[in-house]
Amino acid sequence: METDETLLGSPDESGLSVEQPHDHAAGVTAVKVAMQRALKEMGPVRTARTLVRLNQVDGFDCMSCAWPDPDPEHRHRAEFCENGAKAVAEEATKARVTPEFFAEHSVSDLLRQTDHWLGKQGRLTHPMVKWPGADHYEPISWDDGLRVVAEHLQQLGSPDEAVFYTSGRASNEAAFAYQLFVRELGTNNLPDCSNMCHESSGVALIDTIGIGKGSVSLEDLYRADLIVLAGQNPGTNHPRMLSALETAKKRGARIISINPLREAGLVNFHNPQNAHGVLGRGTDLTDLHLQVRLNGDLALFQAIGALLVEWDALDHDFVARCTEGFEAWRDHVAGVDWQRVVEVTGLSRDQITQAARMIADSDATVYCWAMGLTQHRNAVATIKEVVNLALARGDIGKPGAGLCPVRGHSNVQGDRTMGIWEKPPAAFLDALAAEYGFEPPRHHGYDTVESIYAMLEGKASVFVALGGNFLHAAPDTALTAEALQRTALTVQISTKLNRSHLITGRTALILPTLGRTERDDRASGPQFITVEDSMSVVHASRGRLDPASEHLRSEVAIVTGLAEATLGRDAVVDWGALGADYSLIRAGIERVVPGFEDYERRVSRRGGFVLPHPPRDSRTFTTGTGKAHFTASPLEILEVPAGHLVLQTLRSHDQFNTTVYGLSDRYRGIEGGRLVVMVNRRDLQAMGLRADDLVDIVACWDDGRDRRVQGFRVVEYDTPVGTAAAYYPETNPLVPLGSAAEGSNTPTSKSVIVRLEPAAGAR
Ligand SMILES: Nc1nc2c(c(=O)[nH]1)N[C@H]1C(S)=C(S)[C@@H](COP(=O)(O)OP(=O)(O)OC[C@H]3O[C@@H](n4cnc5c(=O)[nH]c(N)nc54)[C@H](O)[C@@H]3O)O[C@H]1N2
Ligand SMILES: Nc1nc2c(c(=O)[nH]1)N[C@H]1C(S)=C(S)[C@@H](COP(=O)(O)OP(=O)(O)OC[C@H]3O[C@@H](n4cnc5c(=O)[nH]c(N)nc54)[C@H](O)[C@@H]3O)O[C@H]1N2
Ligand SMILES: [Mo]
Repeated sequence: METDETLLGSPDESGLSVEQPHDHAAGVTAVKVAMQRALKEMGPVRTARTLVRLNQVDGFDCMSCAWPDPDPEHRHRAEFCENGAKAVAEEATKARVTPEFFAEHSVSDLLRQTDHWLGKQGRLTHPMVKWPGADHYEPISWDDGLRVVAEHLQQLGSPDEAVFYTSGRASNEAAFAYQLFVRELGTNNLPDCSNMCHESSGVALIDTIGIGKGSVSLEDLYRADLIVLAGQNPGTNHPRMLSALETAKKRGARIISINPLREAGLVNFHNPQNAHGVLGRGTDLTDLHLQVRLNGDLALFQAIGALLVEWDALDHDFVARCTEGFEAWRDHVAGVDWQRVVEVTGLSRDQITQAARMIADSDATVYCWAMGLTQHRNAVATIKEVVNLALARGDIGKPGAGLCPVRGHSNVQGDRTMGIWEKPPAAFLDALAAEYGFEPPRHHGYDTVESIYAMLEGKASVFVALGGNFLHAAPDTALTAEALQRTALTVQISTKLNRSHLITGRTALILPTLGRTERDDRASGPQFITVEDSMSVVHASRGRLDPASEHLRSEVAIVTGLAEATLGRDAVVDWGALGADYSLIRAGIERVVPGFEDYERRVSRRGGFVLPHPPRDSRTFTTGTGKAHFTASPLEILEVPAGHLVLQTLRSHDQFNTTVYGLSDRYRGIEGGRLVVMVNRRDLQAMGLRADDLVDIVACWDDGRDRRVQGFRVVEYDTPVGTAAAYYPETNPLVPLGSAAEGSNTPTSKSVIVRLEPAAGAR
């Protein structure tokens, strides 16, 4: 098994300090931090050049979150947030990781560094290879690098022995070309970050409303009577959403937030774009905060449903015309056991009644959610319960109302639309076959968790990643490390160094790629790429900076190059042409994916275009029966043994997933370190622990493996009794691979049962 050191490096936590959490988000400090970080990484010229183009009509799409841009007429000149600026700085940094860097640092040396340090070394500049047994990466030409991959793939007994992961930053063009290559090769092994993210949302929505995407536009949010924010920390992870919430509030909307933590961004927003936000006391956002226990949401939504039924606060017309399964749901929630609800949610019947009253009084409610709902064993059931509430009130396909899973990565939704999916629908494969003239594989491929098992069991021996940091994004870090190390070859197509470049297969390749900020010139001339945001708006993105190195290739060029090298003369698709001119890829997308008619022209329009969404557009439900489905889910409860806590693994304010920008979780008052565990005062007393104690966190999962992270500082924090919080990815070693959501197989990163033990050698 790997030691803590190889999995995390040796962080210096001596600067750790803890103060009171903040009661508001953004404000001038956010602008100051954004500018400081940008200037430090990029210098003044690049800072000016990049930030003015961020999220502008002729500029590039922010690579941070998937929150949509206001329509072109309503965009600010500075349409970005603190964390967007940090994301740009991280990519457009002037620091470089060159062949000399790899000559100087062996892989074993690099393993001792933290991920924060690795990321700070800068942009990868050359294709690099690590041969079997070597401890150093060395440069390799593009041709030779591509040939190494091709030879490994050609030698496989079956294409299903290779796994092709995608992170959520790949453009539509890169993603479409990638899945086309993988399917021409003959497998559907296309796991992606979505498997660990909003897969539960997709599964729940497809089952109930027939399409796995949210049903609202920004305008709906502005026009809502009520906005429910469940399991989401927008102040940190979708900061531009706060401006939209502020607009909605000013138009009279009310907000219910459902979260075990009182996140600063849920409480109050100091909008740096206006005087009130800078000088005044900002805008109070939340009207009712429900400090739910971890994983209490299913019980909460069922109880709210019970009250709506009891009060007959239902849209009978919508229910009768557009839905089925209502009676079964009604009878199910009517029998809800209030005592259990109160126990599981940690909320009083009064609080729940207040929330239900606000929902009953609202003519148009938008339900937003993110990882706080999706990463639990019962995540799919919980999200279906949100859908039940929306259906009961007719809150779908009406202005100001709808379902809004708030996506993570900037193009994760687009990647799925492009066919990055281990379980592709038959219609998609039929269209691919018709367009390209080969028969794609029909059997399902591996998702993320299944890929790890397949590598562990020797069923998969080549791992290719189009972006991301699989080792640290996936659960059960030690097992994932073992899985990757059992392969013959790992290939990372990436912009920056991370731990997945260090824990590798016998041969390891780094194929360095362009980022969104950079110019992309191909044989046919300058290219642009396209992306789809969380609200199904597709638009163009154009980088302007000179590439970080002349040796970089675009993701499309790398993917089409891999296809040419691997499929050779047998290739049916004209890979050379697709790699030279992305408009040819878009022409293919137009013919394969519904909703992309006239793609080239419509995406060139200011602000792009919106993809069709039948429930949103016409209350049409493509569920097979033509109706939206109410569902009745058993109220499953997480059993927590005495002396244990439920731990959620979440993001600090100073990271993007596994990329640690810095050590300042400003809003939570935690500075200078990341190895902390936030625990309620009463639990600390019961366990005989005090703030500042050093503990090991040990997962409780019965398969004989010791899952433990060491030397975490206890922080007394306002989290419900029996629950705790710590940062991802440092606590991923605790998330058991075998613990995943029913129906979506998403790792249960927000409900890990743990106990705290005094750290070895601690006071
Ligand atoms: N700056 C920045 N932006 C990002 C990211 C980033 O890392 N940094 N990541 C991007 C990605 S890929 C994603 S998916 C999103 C993630 O966005 P979020 O989902 O906001 O991210 P998390 O930090 O995982 O926060 C989960 C929130 O849910 C709450 N929560 C946890 N468990 C429960 C529960 O059982 N019930 C309820 N009601 N709430 C719960 C937590 O207290 C926390 O506030 O952000 C995207 N944007
Ligand atoms: N315990 C726990 N685990 C989690 C989560 C959690 O909340 N808790 N959240 C899950 C979620 S929601 C997600 S989405 C996953 C995230 O999983 P991933 O998407 O795999 O991880 P990231 O950290 O976003 O990937 C960062 C790396 O992507 C590369 N990169 C950056 N930009 C580009 C680019 O433009 N092109 C290419 N090719 N590469 C690029 C860089 O090398 C960088 O190091 O993690 C999941 N894991
Ligand atoms: Mo995500």
